Amino acid sequence: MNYEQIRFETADGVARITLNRPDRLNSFTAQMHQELRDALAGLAAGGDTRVLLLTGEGRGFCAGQDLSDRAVAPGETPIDLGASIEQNYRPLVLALRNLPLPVVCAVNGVAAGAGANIALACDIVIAARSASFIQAFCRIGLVPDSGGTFFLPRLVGGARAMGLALLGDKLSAEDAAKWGLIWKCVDDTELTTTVDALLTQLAQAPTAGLAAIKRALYASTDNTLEQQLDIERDLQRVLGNSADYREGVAAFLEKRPPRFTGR
Ligand code: T3D
Repeated sequence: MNYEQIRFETADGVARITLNRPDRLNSFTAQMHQELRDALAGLAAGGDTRVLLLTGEGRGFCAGQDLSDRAVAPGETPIDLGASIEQNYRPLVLALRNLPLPVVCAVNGVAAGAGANIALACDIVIAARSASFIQAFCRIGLVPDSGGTFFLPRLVGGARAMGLALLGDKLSAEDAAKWGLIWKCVDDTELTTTVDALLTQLAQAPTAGLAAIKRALYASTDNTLEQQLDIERDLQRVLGNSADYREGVAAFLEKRPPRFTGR
């Protein structure tokens, strides 16, 4: 498939997806969703990729749904937004969450509406200091989607989630990091080097182990302690047979850096 609204590059175990409609602040269209689905399905099918980066081209990360075809004249039937969520946003959130490798999101500028929540669906979110997060949905009479009502209260607590969702205020990257919404905020000039270093680190990490960590932590949001202890036991049993575990222990005992293969 030829991509026109995203860029998709892979090298040295790192896949990079760049949302690429900068003149519209990388807002989502049906075509962009289709291209994202195709790229993510390829990664989910396996291969050499050990970490994924999601970022945006230009001055914005993503302004959510492209609203240019959403205007409804009086008497016209509106677009079925439920169908749009079902076909586009739901699969995108689940594809990112379920990918068996770490997903890093570099928020290079404003992240609004579904753009903000797609960032939150990623595993590690790093934002440039000039970036911001806006739950813009309330400004147009909608509910936070793309997992917003799930992620927000879990990441920042009920009071802050409610304020962000009901008021739609711009949250600076710095405050997002202070509130625990994201992993880190860095100076704009340091975003690329910080993210590249992280990608290099993750591309050399024990990928199967990281995928298991991701699975266990996400499962914990709805589980009891007993259920988590079961999951940890089961994952540890599998990982204890992995090549990377053997290599990790051998490297420790031989006092040398490990050479993980991801398996
Ligand atoms: O519909 C469904 O399928 C259901 C799912 C919905 C999910 C959603 O995401 S709903 C929420 C949609 N998003 C928004 O409501 C955000 C709209 N955008 C903004 O509020 C502002 O653009 C920002 C706060 C994000 C950034 O403001 P600013 O001042 O930095 O930039 P700007 O001038 O507003 O935008 C630059 C250009 O991008 C501008 O075009 P122009 O004037 O240069 O020709 C603007 O119209 C365009 N743009 C920005 N966001 C969108 C957009 N065009 C279409 N759709 C957008 N969402």
